[in-house]
Amino acid sequence: MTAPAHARTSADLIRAEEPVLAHNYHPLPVVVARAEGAWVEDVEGRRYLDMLAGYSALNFGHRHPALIQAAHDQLDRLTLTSRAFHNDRLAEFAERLAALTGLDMVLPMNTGAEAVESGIKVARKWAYDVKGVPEGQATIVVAADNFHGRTTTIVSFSTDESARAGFGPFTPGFRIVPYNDLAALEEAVDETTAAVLIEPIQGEAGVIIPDAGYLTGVRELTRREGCLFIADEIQSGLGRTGRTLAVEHESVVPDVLLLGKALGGGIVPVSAVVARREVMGVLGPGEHGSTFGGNPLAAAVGTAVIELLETGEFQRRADELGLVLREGLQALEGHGVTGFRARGLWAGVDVDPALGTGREISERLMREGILVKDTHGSTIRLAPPLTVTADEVRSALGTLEKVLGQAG
Ligand code: IF1
Repeated sequence: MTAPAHARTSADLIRAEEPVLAHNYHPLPVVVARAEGAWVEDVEGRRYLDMLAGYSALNFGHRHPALIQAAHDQLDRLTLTSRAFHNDRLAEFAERLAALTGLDMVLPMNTGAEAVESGIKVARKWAYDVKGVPEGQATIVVAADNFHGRTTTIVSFSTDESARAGFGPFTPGFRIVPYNDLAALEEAVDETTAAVLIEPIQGEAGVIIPDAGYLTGVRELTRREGCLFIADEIQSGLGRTGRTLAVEHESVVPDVLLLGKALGGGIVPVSAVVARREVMGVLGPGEHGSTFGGNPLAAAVGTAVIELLETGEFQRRADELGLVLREGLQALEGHGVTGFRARGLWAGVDVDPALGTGREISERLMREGILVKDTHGSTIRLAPPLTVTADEVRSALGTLEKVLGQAG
C-alpha cells in the first residue's frame, strides 16, 4: 500500500524513488515540499537557504509574486494553442525579449538543450544559404569542458566522458578547441565554419571566467572570418552575473544568443534563440518548430520575467551582493578554500580536497541548512536567487567556514 504523499517522511520518499525513477541523478538527501524566495522547506518542516537556485532557473527566487500572478492570470485565460494558430501573448514576449537583448528576432523553444539544438540548426542553414558553404560541410567550433545540454548531438561535442560514453554514434561537424584560447580558435575556424559556440562563463566546468578580452576577441575573430558568434547564456544570462547578459561585461553583442532556465521564472520551461534578422531569417515555415514552444503560458511568464529584468534591480543586486560574496570567499582563502572564481552572484569554490569531496562538503552544508551542488572533484558552486539578502549571503559563508573547520 502506498501511503498518501503528506503521510510519508523524507526517508520514505527517497526510498520510494529507487525502484521507479531512473538513476540518472544522485540528489542530496533532502526532499523539498515548499519554498518561497531564497528558502525551501523539506517534508519535516526543516528550512534551508537555497544557494543553487535550480542552476539559475530560480534567479528571481521561488514563487516570485509577480511571476506567480502572471502565471495565475494566464492559467485563467489560455494555456496552449500550438503554433498552428497565433496566440495573443507571443508578440509582446518576442518584442520585449528582442529589445532586452539588443537583437532582432526570437525563436521560442522550451528547454536549454532545445535552444542549443535550434541555434545549431539556424547556424548550419545560414552557412549553406548565406555564407555558401557546400551542402553537408558546415562545421561549428566549440570549447573543451563545455556544457550545453544532453541531446545526442550536444553530447557529441562534450569532452566529459560521463556525459558522452555509451551514447554514440555521434553527430559530426564539430571542432573542439581549448576555452579561453584565441589562437586555437583562429586555427580551427576556416571557410566551412558556420559558427563559434561558447558559454561566456563556463558553468559546469566550475564557473570558469575567461580572461578579459576573450569575448571581444571571439567577436572580432568571428566577424573577420565571416562566421557567427553563438553565446550560450542559458546559465550565465538574465541577471546572474550582475548584467542582463554576461557578454555585456565586454560590451559584446553575439549574432545568436541562447537563453533558458530563468526565462521560465522557475515556473515553466521556457527557452529561446534570439538572433539578428539576417540570421534568423533563414528559417521558413515547416523547417523547425515545437509543440510547446511559444505557448501562451510560457510567453506570459517569460514576459513577466523580462519585466523584472527591465527594472535593472536584479542585475544591480547581483552586482552589489557579488561583492559581499567575493569578500567572504577571499576571507576563506587559505582556510579550507584553495581558490575561487566569481562574477555577480555566481561562484565556483575549490575546497581543499583534504577536507572532503565537493559532495561531502555539500552534505555537511545541507545538514547545516544550506543547499549547494558540487561539480567536478572538490569544487562547489554557489548561485543563490538574486533576491537573497547580504545577511543571508554572509550567513551562508559563515556556515561554509564552520563546515570547512570540521575536517574530513
Ligand atoms: C543537468 C550543469 C548547471 C547549461 C548551459 C545549456 C544547458 C545547460 C550553459 C541545457 C544546463 C544544467 C542541466 C542540469 C545541470 C545543469 C548544470 F551542471 F550541468 F552545468 F546548471 F550548472 N547550456 N545546465 O548550463 O539546458 O536542457 O537542461 O534546460 O543536465 O543535470 P536544459
